[in-house]
Amino acid sequence: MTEKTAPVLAGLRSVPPLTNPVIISDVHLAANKPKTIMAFLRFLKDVAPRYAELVILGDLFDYWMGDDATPDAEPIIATLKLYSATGRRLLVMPGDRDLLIGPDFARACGAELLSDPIVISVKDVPVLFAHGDEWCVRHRPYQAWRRITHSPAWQVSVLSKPVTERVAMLQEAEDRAVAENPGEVPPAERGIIESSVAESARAAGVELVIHGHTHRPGAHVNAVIERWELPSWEFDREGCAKSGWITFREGGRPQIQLL
Ligand SMILES: [Mn+2]
Repeated sequence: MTEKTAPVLAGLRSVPPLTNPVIISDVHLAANKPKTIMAFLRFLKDVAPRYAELVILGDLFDYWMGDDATPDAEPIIATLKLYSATGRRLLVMPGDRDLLIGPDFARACGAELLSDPIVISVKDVPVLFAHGDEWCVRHRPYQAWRRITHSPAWQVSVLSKPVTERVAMLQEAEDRAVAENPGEVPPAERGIIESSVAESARAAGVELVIHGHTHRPGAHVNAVIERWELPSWEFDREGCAKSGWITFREGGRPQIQLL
């Protein structure tokens, strides 16, 4: 076995421009969600091929314990590979549920692994793409957990352990983060903080941001930036069938499709 690369260091920091992308996130695929898996496979067959690029902005999988640990995902990987094999581009960013998605997964499905965040030009408009959790800055236990689990040393250490121990290590990181930040975080403080997004956008020199994570889809436009948030996917909860994506119009304007 070759030396493990920390997934957080394996993502590309710049990629060629996108011409006509379809963007999704938070599909939350899991073996116990067969209807969501079917909906995603249908999307790959019927919708994604209408676009030149498919961009997945994190939490494609509900849990990902390493590229060597998820035999359940073989049919998904095979279908993603079919998509990229037609000459279309597949770009995958890990989220927080699937933060251990790494280069072996990317190679298996023919994807470009993206670092989070990343600026990519779409129809000549620079766009900041992110999973979004980095902007939940007032949720301090979450950010502490994120710092631990995004550290390259922690990731390499987890991936060097047997799969059964990895789950415990994730739990341990969460326990440690909560212990370091005692006290309840009120729901209103857990979400995306607009000023934090604006700061990142300004630092990156962009006015358009696209992300997922908090499952509050829509366009949030203010004087400084446009923040477009993707929907989560859910087909396995009683009476629930939702999904959606963001695409771009001819002139470079984004649009959201909520189903
Ligand atoms: Mn997430």
